[in-house]
Amino acid sequence: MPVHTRTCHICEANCGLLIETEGRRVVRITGDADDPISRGHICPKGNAIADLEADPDRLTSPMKRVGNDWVALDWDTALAEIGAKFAAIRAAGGAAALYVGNPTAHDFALGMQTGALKKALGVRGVYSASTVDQMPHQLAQYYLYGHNALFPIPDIERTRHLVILGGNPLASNGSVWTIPDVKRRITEMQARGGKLTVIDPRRSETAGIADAHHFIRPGSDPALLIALLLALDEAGLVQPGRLAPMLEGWDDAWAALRQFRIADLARACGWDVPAIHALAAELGNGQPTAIYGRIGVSTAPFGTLAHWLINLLNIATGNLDREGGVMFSSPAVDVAGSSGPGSRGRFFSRVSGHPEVMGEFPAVSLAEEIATPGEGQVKALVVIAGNPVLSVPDGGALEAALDGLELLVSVDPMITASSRLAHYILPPCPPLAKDHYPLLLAPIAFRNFAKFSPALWEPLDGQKRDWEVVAELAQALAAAQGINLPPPVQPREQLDRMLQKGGHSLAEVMAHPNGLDLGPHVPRLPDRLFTPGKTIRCAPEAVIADLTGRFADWLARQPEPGLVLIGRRHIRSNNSWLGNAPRLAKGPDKCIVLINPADAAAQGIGDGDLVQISSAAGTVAAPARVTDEIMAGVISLPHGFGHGRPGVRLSVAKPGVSHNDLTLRTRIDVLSGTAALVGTPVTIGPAFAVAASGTNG
Ligand SMILES: Nc1nc2c(c(=O)[nH]1)N[C@H]1C(S)=C(S)[C@@H](COP(=O)(O)OP(=O)(O)OC[C@H]3O[C@@H](n4cnc5c(=O)[nH]c(N)nc54)[C@H](O)[C@@H]3O)O[C@H]1N2
Ligand SMILES: Nc1nc2c(c(=O)[nH]1)N[C@H]1C(S)=C(S)[C@@H](COP(=O)(O)OP(=O)(O)OC[C@H]3O[C@@H](n4cnc5c(=O)[nH]c(N)nc54)[C@H](O)[C@@H]3O)O[C@H]1N2
Ligand code: SF4
Ligand SMILES: [Mo]
Repeated sequence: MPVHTRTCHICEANCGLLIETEGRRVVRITGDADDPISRGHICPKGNAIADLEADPDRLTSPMKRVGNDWVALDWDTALAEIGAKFAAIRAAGGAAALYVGNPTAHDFALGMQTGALKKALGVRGVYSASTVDQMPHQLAQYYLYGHNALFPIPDIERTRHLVILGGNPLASNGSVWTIPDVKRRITEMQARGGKLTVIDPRRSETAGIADAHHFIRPGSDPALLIALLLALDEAGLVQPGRLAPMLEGWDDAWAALRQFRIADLARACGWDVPAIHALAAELGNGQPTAIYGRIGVSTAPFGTLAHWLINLLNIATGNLDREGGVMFSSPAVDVAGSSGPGSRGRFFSRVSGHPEVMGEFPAVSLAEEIATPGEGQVKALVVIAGNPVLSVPDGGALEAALDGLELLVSVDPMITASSRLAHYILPPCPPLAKDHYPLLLAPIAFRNFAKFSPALWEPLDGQKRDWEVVAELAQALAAAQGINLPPPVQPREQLDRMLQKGGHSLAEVMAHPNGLDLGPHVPRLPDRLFTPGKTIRCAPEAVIADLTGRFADWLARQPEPGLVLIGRRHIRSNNSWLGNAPRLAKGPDKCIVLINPADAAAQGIGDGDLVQISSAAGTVAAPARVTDEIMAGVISLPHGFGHGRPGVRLSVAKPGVSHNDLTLRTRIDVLSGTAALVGTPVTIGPAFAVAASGTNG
């Protein structure tokens, strides 16, 4: 039986897989021990690719919604109808919008077509999962290094101390940090004498193998980070070393930071002052140290501030661009070098005047753009590989807005909480009929590598790959409006050109089917900087204004009383879209709320009880696990559930409830437009009424 080498497309880890097939059937999936990056690692989701290929709920042809029923159409009819409806909406003055979901980042060929679709839709700012995710990283990098795609990556193979804030790579397998086999790499680091420190309101799986874990009040990381910088300064441990001549605005940044007092900051984040000095002394001890922050600090009210501060800490301790610190990659395709540096505020959203950030509007503002009448009101929406009803705050409001659209087209294989509201669903073929190249992920890997995985087979008759669906949709929309689009980008040819620009070629990469190891990261500054004078701009005006304005106001109100909600991920999940895989659905319920014993006792809640959770956006009910792994004053509920909404066709997935029926559209990181998913104010109580009315899905 043939065995195919492949890269797993599900998460950012990019594990090498060996896929044994018989005909078009997947017989077995194992980790590829010869993959230079993943060394044979595989998680349960990698095996679930077999389920994705064979899912009986997967759509196999375009679908049109007629009332509550779905009718299958052929592609030509579907695209012609969509084109005609869209042209009529545009002729009547209606505007369009585009929402691009997370799986797009894992399909290089699809990503190459969105430009044409934007043109055909006539949209300037797009909506995407980025503003419920990593946009604060990008904005901080744009300000500091002059390019939004210059991500500093922890050099885990050489570090002595890895500090993780708001990330749980043992569950997520790493994010904005492609690091397959992360658990073993952490234990290898520890075996070399290295240390892992985790800062998280929950004693996460990663905290469970850490040498030190500290709780932190959700949303308060900037307070801790400023306090650490001030403590370093007090101890005379600020030593940027060879970075010093590159630093612009360094003194201005310090002047702004010195307005704050460690004692006030400590109170806000719930740390003792001595603990802050102790950690600062460790960070400043001159050893190679990598400070890394992820979604728990990005999707927070001061997400951009937090990432600016994390970068400053790496700079202040001399760990930016240093072996064993955080480093910039040298990928085979230089995504940063072949795209614009980024932008903020070139244009603004219609209803709330949000500035575009990297050409995007906040996902939280999509609902109001659809629901608010007036010139420019969004009447037509295309969603590519997204499930915004479950992934964007206040899903209830968004769902109501989507329901009012004149045209909603969803490019999705499944009938989900979002696509069930579409007028047309355009389903792509299953994943193994698509080529794979980690275009956006290789640049954030812990080590440089390239790997191309050709499709195992052609799509079945009547099915299309994502990139073809989107390219043809763009052409149909353009043709119906009399707009001339150039012919679609051919992904393999385009990829080859991009590889050649970096001195490689597709043929060279394909000659290494298990992957081409391009070595560890090397120091790249100052050359790699995109700022005009090759400086690191340490005191961006907008960030300093946020610090001395909004943050200072927040600090004056701390500590705030009350219970707040955060999220988490489970190794057997991926956002909202793997729940229908039988391999992953089995086992105990995952949609469980974690409650500290003190908070549970105060509300008369016992382990296993159904708990009602309410916020200003809504109410859901989920079973409780009473545990001191979550700090007092905080509860944790995973996101990606809520499949019990009427009309969803995921017959295997456990419904659960949607975390984003509780999150608020009003809580955002103002600088980046990113949703503050962590720290939603909530109340809890026993859920008698909710259980009886069946709101639990
Ligand atoms: N409360 C809370 N909300 C969150 C988060 C959180 O931590 N807490 N995390 C946020 C993050 S980090 C992200 S990235 C977003 C994700 O938000 P989204 O990108 O909006 O949603 P996903 O849940 O990833 O759903 C992806 C959709 O793509 C479809 N799909 C899967 N594979 C393919 C494919 O190959 N082609 C196509 N066309 N479609 C496909 C799936 O069926 C599913 O409907 O959610 C965010 N929302
Ligand atoms: N198994 C699995 N893997 C995934 C996904 C998935 O859904 N399932 N999703 C993928 C996607 S799209 C992404 S973006 C990545 C995300 O990858 P990670 O960033 O590693 O995401 P999480 O596992 O949610 O870890 C976030 C951690 O932040 C903590 N936290 C919450 N609030 C705060 C806070 O205010 N401060 C601090 N310091 N910590 C806080 C949470 O308790 C949690 O442990 O994972 C990817 N990988
Ligand atoms: S860790 Fe991520 S890339 Fe690796 S097998 Fe699991 S889902 Fe796939
Ligand atoms: Mo994400």
